[in-house]
Amino acid sequence: MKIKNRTATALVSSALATVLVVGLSGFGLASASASGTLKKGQTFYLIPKDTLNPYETLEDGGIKAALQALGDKAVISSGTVDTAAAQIPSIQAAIQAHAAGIVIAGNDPSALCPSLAQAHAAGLAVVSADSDVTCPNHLFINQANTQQIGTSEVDLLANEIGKSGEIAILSAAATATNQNSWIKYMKQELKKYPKMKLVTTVYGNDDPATSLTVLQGLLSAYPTLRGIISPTTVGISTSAQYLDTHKSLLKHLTLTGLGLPSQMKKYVLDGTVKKFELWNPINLGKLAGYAVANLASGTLKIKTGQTFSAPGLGKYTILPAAAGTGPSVVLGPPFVFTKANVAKFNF
Ligand code: RAM
Repeated sequence: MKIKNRTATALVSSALATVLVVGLSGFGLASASASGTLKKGQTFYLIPKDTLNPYETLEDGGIKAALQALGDKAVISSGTVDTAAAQIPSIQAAIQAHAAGIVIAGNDPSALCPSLAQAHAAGLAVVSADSDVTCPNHLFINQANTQQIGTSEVDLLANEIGKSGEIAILSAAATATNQNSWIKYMKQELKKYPKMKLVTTVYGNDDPATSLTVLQGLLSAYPTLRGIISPTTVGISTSAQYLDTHKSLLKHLTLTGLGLPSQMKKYVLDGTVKKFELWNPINLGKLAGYAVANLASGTLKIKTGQTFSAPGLGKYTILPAAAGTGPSVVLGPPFVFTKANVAKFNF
């Protein structure tokens, strides 16, 4: 409980800090908070999974705020579908523009590696944030411990459905590194609950229309489904909206996963969804922004134990490579949203 309260305070105060940074930069005072050792006037390319997802927009806003506070420039560039192919032109554009670095949310663990290797060879600092890539020579900014995200979602659902019944996962793109890593740990955690059975995983590609189609397919294939975990803000908000207008389903079905409190508030307050999780995507972006600026300035090397400061958030340390992940930095533990707190957040 203590941890949850601390996290809530951190989430709220960091949101306030973000407002302050943006506010100051609006008055031309931002450079007062920048570290003297960092280069200024650098250009960075932010390459989200796609340019339409509100979660990615919040994250990019955080990166941009951090870079602007340091006197740098941010260019947001990506496709409108969650594929590696749609992101490659943006990596090429960053190289052509002689950008100082890239922050990318990988739509695929390996398909971006040849282009990112070109970027690294051209001297760009490469940071992945939100969704990792498996290429060398980059730093991953992880929203929370990967295993903890996966296991906590299963535990949340298990406790809501009495640890028994058929469940399904409604994910994002089938190639998304982050969702697939979390699902791996969900499957591991499910072994603790022998009466819960994962019947299928469906993929909505972080597109609301596709998410709705696969949700409807799921519900007609498994009419007595007890639970759905949707580890994507697009999937869970689409599902919540559908359940809200098909309330009889709630007699047997529980929805949880990862959602934006701003999108989920309505559904939590009216009882459609009881609990879901997330972190602060604006802070994730800020952390990634400070990391890439430090890497591009030479004040941070991608080496275990190296530290850098993210003004408003704290001091962060590069963690050693672990199973499936290279050197990384973790923002903090996921936070559970309920009726009692969901209205307090600005993202
Ligand atoms: C979606 C995206 C993103 C993920 C969140 C939880 O917006 O898939 O990558 O981190 O959900």
